[in-house]
Amino acid sequence: MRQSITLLGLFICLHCPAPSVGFQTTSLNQYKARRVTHRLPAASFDSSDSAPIKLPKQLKKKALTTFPRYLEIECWKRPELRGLEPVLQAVAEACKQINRIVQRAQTDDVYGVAVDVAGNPLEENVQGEVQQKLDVLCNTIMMQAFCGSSCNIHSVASEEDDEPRCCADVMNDSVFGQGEYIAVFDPIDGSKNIDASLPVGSIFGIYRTQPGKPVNADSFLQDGNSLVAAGYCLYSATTILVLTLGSGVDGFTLDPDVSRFLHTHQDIRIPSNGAIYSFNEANYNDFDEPVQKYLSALKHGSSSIKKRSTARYIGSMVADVHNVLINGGIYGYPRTLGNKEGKLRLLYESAPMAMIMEQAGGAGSTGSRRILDVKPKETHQRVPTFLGSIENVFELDQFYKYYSDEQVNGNTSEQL
Ligand code: FBP
Repeated sequence: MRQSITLLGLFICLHCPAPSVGFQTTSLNQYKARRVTHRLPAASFDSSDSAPIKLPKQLKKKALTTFPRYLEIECWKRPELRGLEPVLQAVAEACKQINRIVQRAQTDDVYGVAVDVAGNPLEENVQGEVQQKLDVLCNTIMMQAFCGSSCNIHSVASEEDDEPRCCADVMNDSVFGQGEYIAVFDPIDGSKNIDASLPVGSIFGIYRTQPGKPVNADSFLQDGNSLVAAGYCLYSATTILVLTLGSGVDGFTLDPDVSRFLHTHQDIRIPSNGAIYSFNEANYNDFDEPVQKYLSALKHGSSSIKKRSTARYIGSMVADVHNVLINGGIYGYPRTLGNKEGKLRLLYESAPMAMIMEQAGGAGSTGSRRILDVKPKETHQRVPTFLGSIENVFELDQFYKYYSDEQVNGNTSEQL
C-alpha cells in the first residue's frame, strides 16, 4: 500500500516515486505571502449619483455602473492613473469593435488567411504563424486605440508585429508618441478558434516608460511587477472586459442592447482552489516529468485539492483562464520537448494574465518562479505558464520542486 505523505496538510499520492519527507521547504502561507504584494486599498466613494441606465420596462436591468463611469471614479481616487483614462476608454471601444467583427466573421468573410493586394497570403509573422485576416484587422484596431486615443502612450508592442512601434509612426503624426506609458497586446488570442465559432480574446498590459531613458525596444523588457494595468476581453457567450489597475480585478459585461460595458463583476476573487484543470493533454508525453506526475495525481484523485478534478480545454487562453478565474482551478501551457519555453508569450500573454490572477488572489508561475518576476530578454519571448487558484498552482510548483532536477530557470529555488 503506497503511503501518502502529508505536505503541510496537502496529500500527494505516491503513485510517483516516494518523495522524502521534508522536500517541501515552502509552506502555502509563505507562498501566499510572496504574491499580491501591491493591492491599494479601495477608497470608498458613494456612487449614488451614477444615474442607472433607464431602459424599456420589459427589460428590468440591474442598475450597473458603466465602464467609463468606473474609470472616472478610479482616476478620481488615483490621480496617477488619469493619463490612462482616455486610453482604457479607447481600448474598451476597440473591444466592442472587435466583438462585432468576430461575430460577423463568417457572414462578412473576414476569416481565413490574410492576403496582400495581389491576393497572396501574407508572410508569416515573427511567431512563424500565417496571419489570419482577423489578426491583421484587430491588430490595426488595437494599435489605433492605444496610439490614437491620446498622446499618453509612447510606443506599442503587439504579437502581430516583429518590432515595437512608436505611436508617432502608427498615427503618422509626431504629436503622438510623447507619452509616459508603453502598451503591449495580443489583439486576437486563440484566433484559430474563430473558424469554428469558438471563444477568443484580446489581452493587453501597460507599463511606464523608464525615466531618463530613450524609449526603444529595450523599454519593453520590464518584468511584470512593473505593469501599471492589465486586462483582457473575452468574446464568447457574453463579451466581458476584465481589468486590473493594481487594486483588485473588476469585470464589465457588454450589454448588446446599448453597446455598453457594465460593471457586473466587482472585486473578482478567484477561489483558493478549484477542480478545473486546463491543459492540452495531447502534449502529455512531451510535458516535463513534474507536469506529467501532477496531472496523473489529479486524475488519480490524490491531489491535495480534495475535489474531483475535471478537465476543460477550449484552446483559447483567454477563455480557459477566465473559466479558472471564475470557478477556480489551474490553466497550464507547460514547456514541451518541441517548445523548450512553452508556447505563450511572456510580455503580452502570460505577464498581463499573471497580474490579473495575483490581483484576484491567485497565482502565476513558470513552475519554479512567479511569472511576474521573469524579466523578458526579447519582445516575443515565450515562457512556461501556469495560472490559477493559489493552492492549485502551489501544488504544481511543489511537483516541479520535487521532480525537476534541473532548475527551469537556473537560480530560482528560493524564489518560489
Ligand atoms: P495565439 O496567440 O497564436 O493564438 O496562441 C495562443 C493560443 O491560441 C492560446 O490562446 C491557447 O491557449 C493555445 O495557444 C492553444 O494552443 P494549442 O492549440 O497548442 O493547445
